[in-house]
Amino acid sequence: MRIPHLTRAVTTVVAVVATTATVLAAPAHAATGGAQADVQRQVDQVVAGHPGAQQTGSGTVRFADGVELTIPAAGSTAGVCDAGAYCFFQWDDYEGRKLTFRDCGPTGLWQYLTDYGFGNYTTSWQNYTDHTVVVYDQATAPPTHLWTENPGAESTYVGPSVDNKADSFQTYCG
Ligand SMILES: [Ca+2]
Repeated sequence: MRIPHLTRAVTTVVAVVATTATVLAAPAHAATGGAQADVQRQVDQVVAGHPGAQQTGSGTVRFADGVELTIPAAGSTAGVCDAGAYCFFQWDDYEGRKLTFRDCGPTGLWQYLTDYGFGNYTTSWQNYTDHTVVVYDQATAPPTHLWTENPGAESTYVGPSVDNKADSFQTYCG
């Protein structure tokens, strides 16, 4: 009858030691852990708000239709657009969040940045495809043409008159 009691006591001591070790180790990783936790919090928000969206890595989300969102940690970047893709960036010089597309249509495929939380959000872009991307502001009827992304082109800053206005675009296969 005494043995089970002893076992329980030993288990409790081990648990207390393990908890103490975790608490002592925490400060060494606080800075990195905080930045990663912030990115994860943002990823969780995006996934929760978009049915079918899945986290595919640290700071990356793939929506149900295959469009990809990259959320960089504070002080780092999402990286340049992949070859064969075209991307919209939150800030100038390809910084902040990155939204990656690949598809097109022979007569112009309409897609909406607002479907991915990216309406009124784009400040720079890269088009590493053979497609032509025509970008619009949906605040007006009909939509106002903002800029055109030629194949292989990019822009570090769309300019003050069209910054943070893009809502939709039409992609013509190249
Ligand atoms: Ca707009």
